[in-house]
Amino acid sequence: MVKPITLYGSNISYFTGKMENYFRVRGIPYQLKSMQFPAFKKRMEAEVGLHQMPAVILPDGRWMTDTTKMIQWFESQFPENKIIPDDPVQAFLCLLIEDWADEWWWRAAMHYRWDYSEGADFASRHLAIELLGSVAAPIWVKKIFLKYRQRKGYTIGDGVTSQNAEQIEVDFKMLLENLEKIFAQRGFLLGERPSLADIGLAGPFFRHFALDPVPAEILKKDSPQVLNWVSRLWSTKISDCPEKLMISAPDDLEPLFQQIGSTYLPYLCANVDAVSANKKRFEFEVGGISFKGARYSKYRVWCLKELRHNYKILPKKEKEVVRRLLKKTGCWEPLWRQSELPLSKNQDNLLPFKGHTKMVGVYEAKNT
Ligand SMILES: N[C@@H](CCC(=O)N[C@@H](CS)C(=O)NCC(=O)O)C(=O)O
Repeated sequence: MVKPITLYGSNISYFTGKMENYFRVRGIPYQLKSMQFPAFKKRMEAEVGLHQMPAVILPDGRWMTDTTKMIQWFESQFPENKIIPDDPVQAFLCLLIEDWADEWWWRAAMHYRWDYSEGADFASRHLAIELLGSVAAPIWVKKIFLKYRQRKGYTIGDGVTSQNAEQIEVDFKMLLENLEKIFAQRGFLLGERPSLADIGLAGPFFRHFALDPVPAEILKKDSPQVLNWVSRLWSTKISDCPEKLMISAPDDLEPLFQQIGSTYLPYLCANVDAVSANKKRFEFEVGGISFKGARYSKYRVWCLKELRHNYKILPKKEKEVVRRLLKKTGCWEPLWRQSELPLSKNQDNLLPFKGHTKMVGVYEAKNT
């Protein structure tokens, strides 16, 4: 029997949850194992160059990291029933939504989990038991450590303040309203068949918004269709779905692109400025939300480069369709605003087998 793929992570982790949704939808067998600290961190740094969640170990023993690049790799290895659509316009839009889901909704998800005591108590206890079993300390000490670490890394330490928390939540509720309308019409973002756009959004939704006490209550009250979609995606195999997606880009996706154009892409531009100036902390205001002391991210400069590249490789006719949509929704100008992207040499070109930049430049290995 072929050994299954091993997915190392946590069963309440954002990116582990994204990868699990991918494997399940594609019908790729895997087994989930919890990362055990501190031993796993050293092992992963030695194998792939950095530690982050999740890691995948292939049956032949190769290690992998970074869900975006891993999914692209698996798509190339299993060409039947791909979740990246054949239509180049849809493929581009999926990659854009995936990137936004990975990089923008992360902060809101971390805020809801770690800045509310209900979320922080639940998650710190869970992670203390799941991941830190071999650390000789009482649970309450591990809980304090985990809350401190996650807030310092990802909420207070990444620009969330008591002044902007409310607006971050307004932005999230707008996302819910937009998605609720879509899922009242159809099963998945692009039709009755899941695509990479759904898998991307599974990151913030599956193990965070639909699980953590505060956002899960909002979903139950105001967004039952979104909640249905979360469990529908988890229980759908793409091989059982109708083959056809909708024609190109449904109009009701436009509000999502408007959100991307007013917050995420301008944020990527501000991050480019910060990385260019080697400013590890920076301030920015997007979509009426002002952030103070956000952490710069070299990884997210690369994300912007990837988005541009994905556009540049479109065939001529499809380029025109995408350009019109991006212009209409406010995405076009910030996509190209920065003339120089401060990328490190060969940044991330060995992904998904080796990586060297973590998402927000937080808790990196000393040699990076
Ligand atoms: N771009 C990466 C991001 C992975 C990531 O940042 N994962 C989080 C946990 S869900 C993490 O490991 N953070 C590192 C840390 O907290 O040290 C991916 O797609 O896999």
